Amino acid sequence: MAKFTRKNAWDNKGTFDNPDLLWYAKAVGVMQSRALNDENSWWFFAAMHGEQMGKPEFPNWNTLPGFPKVPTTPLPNSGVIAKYWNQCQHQSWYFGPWHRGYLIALEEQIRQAVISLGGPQDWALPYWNYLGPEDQYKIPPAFTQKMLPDGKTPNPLFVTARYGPKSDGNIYVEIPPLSEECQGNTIYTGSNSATSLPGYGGPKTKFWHGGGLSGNLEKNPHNFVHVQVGGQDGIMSDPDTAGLDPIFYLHHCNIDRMWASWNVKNDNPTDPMWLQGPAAYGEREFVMPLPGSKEWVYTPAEMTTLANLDYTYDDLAPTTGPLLEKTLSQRLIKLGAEPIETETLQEQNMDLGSNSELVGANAGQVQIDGSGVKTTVKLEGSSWKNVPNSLMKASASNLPDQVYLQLENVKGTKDANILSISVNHQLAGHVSLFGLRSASDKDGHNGGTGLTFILNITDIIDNLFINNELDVNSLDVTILPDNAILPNDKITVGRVSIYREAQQL
Ligand SMILES: [Cu+2]
Repeated sequence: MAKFTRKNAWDNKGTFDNPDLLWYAKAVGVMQSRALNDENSWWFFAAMHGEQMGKPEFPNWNTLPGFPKVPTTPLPNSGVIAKYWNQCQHQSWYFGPWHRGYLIALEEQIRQAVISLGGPQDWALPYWNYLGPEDQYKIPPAFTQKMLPDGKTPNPLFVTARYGPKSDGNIYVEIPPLSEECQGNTIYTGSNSATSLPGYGGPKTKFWHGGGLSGNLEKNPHNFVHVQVGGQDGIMSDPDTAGLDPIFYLHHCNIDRMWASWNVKNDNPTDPMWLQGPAAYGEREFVMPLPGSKEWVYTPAEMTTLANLDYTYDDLAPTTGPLLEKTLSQRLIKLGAEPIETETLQEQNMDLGSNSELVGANAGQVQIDGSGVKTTVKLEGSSWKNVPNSLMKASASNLPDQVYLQLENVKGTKDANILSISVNHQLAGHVSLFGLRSASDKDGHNGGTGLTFILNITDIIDNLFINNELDVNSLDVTILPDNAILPNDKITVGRVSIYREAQQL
């Protein structure tokens, strides 16, 4: 039996009438009163996710405006820093389990502070279900009040550098691009002969502080929530400041809940390299301080199911993305074929799968400025010719190809942006640049290879084919930034490529 139940932050309209939020606010205040080098402090916890103390500009903690006043001294000793700080796992199959342990440790710190203030012994971290009905796409109002209900104590849940999707101080998320489509995935981490593929939970990596491809849960909604809540130079928009914002933990609590809900129907990896964590590769282990500076080392194996942990959620009802059988049937009808019988499609994913093959690429690196960029992908060889062939012959026993667009090695200095990508003037989708700066940093953990994104453009290819507009030689790809790009903040895309994947029953 779980001892603690995590509930919806929007209970009692997300105000301080929700006791989970009122006690959270007071306890965050307790943790914020502790020094940076205290392992039980708010600042130490944020630094365990990520920090940049030495940069001249944002995201250096010294440059953050307003409330709260974030300390950058006194530093812990270098051994403590090397052990605990900059641990967060992004663009990795450890994304889920590392953050689960991080939340457990923070929740334990907050609960002890709640109890010390005379609050409930069974306090649990609430979650922000931004994809829920009605007003839940907005940040719970308790986070936007400058004062606690007593009218004189500054509200520790309020943050100045939290600007929202339009960077105007209005904090909410936009649906779309946010979606829960990822919940329809069936594979945690995929693979083909050459490489590991992201799947739901992220690609196979060692200790990975960011760079490359996000898993689908991380890609959407996770990465969108970060940049939309933070906005330009907001602390949620960069992994090296995100843990400073109290909404961060309610966001990740919802991501953790989505993962647990996904596990109602789907399994986590059984690969020993996942179960044992990066320590299996001889790299850093996952470690957190528990109250009283006790050290807690954990592995993904210990995080894989809530049944082995002391908490649960008040709502784990599985939500599914679009049913793939249904989507495929609609597709076949559109292409002039009979719909498919249900159930047959095992292991189908919305992602680049195991049989994918490169069919074309643009000329090379392009730079995105404020007005966006247009580039042409040349399609070559017989493997691309298979795509129109497969569309022409589509039937329930001869499934049409899927087509994917990849933006490789996207680099830049500011995370708070979303790119809209179109193919031949049809919208293919959006990508969030959360993690871009650190993934582009040459001195960073992974040498600055940037971020990579995959979009499924099958629908667009089908439409072009049906309308007789599918140019067999090339496709035009347009990339537009949602927010302005200043001259010093240029974004580059290493290569734009197209893949096809033959489908099997
Ligand atoms: Cu995050």
